[in-house]
Amino acid sequence: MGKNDRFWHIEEEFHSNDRKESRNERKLASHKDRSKYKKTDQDQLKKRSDHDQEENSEHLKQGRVLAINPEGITVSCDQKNYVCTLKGSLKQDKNRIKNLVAVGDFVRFEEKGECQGSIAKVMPRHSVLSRADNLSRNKEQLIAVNIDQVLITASVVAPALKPFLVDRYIIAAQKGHMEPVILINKVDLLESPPKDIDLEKLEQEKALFDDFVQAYRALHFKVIPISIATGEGIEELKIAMHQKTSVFSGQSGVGKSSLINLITGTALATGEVVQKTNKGSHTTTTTHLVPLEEGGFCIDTPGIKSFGIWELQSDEVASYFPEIVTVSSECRFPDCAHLNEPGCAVKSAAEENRISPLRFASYCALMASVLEEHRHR
Ligand SMILES: Nc1nc2c(ncn2[C@@H]2O[C@H](COP(=O)(O)OP(=O)(O)OP(=O)(O)O)[C@@H](O)[C@H]2O)c(=O)[nH]1
Ligand SMILES: [Mg+2]
Ligand SMILES: [Zn+2]
Repeated sequence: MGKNDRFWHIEEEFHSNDRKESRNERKLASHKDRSKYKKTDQDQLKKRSDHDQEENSEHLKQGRVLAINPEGITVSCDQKNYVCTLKGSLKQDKNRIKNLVAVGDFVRFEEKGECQGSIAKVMPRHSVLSRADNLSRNKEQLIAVNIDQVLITASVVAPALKPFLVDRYIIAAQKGHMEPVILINKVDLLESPPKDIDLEKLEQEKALFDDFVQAYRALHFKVIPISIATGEGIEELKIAMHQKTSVFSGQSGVGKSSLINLITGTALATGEVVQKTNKGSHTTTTTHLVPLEEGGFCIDTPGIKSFGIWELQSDEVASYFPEIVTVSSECRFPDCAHLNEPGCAVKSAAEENRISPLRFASYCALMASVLEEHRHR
């Protein structure tokens, strides 16, 4: 079980007593129960306090946490930003769960004066992005939650395209319950390469790029070739980000910061103004959720690193390569690992291009490093 999964379970426990559901159950029960007027005073009292809570919760506003900083929790609601605190009843749980409220949380809050509020309820989370701190697993911190998709950013030529790395990010995203979207930046370099590049290398990179786009699209991944230099693919990227919450991720130097600046440009500037007017502090240390002009949100920093292979079991690897699972039923041995076994149908399929040799190479490299890692434990 991956780290994100562990967090997921804790969160689910924490939020399992959904008030609305139990309210509906109570309503149903009392509807059937004709003797409800004979209930004891205790019950009457309980009912009244439940009723009060319901009254309150109907006055609550719904919003999204954009940032958490010393001056408060910034919650966006109806195009306005509220600076919120946590209600006392929520704070009591602080020791049980480290990040009680995280950037990206959907919350219900009570409006208190001009653009201020008090958070009463944190809604269940559908995905959790936590800091990859493998030295101290228990000190894990949430970066952001409720992220829909990881924009896996790669580039061609400089740095060169590495399908194996992309596959690691794909698995990391899927393990964290987020949709992978693949961006291949700097495609301008395929046409106007840097002067120092070997022409044979350039031809290889072009062929790799073509194979990659074809193979990954055939597996129904969204692949968007992009160039910040020429503007190619930027419109398609904006459409892919529409109404979604996205995080960029990828190797150093591929252009993540450039893309984030391009996409969030004006919105980011606005966000900073709001912060300064709230209080004097200019330090922005934490991650922000930046509302996009066209709808949707984007995290203002690349927040996800590909996970370490120690979090993956060898028998788990194949499950992230569905095309390999499909073919594996034809292998001679039912427990074939598709590495060097005789009669391996997967290996033949890769040799005959029926499954992508790029993907098969990723699988083999990943298996090798997982097995190596487990041997050293
Ligand atoms: N030719 C070309 N260069 C680009 C393109 N996009 C970004 N670059 C350049 O690539 C370099 C790295 O871009 P960054 O945005 O800093 O990359 P990053 O992914 O944020 O890198 P890290 O912060 O180290 O992880 C910069 O010099 C950019 O100008 C592009 O589409 N074409
Ligand atoms: Mg950067
Ligand atoms: Zn096999």
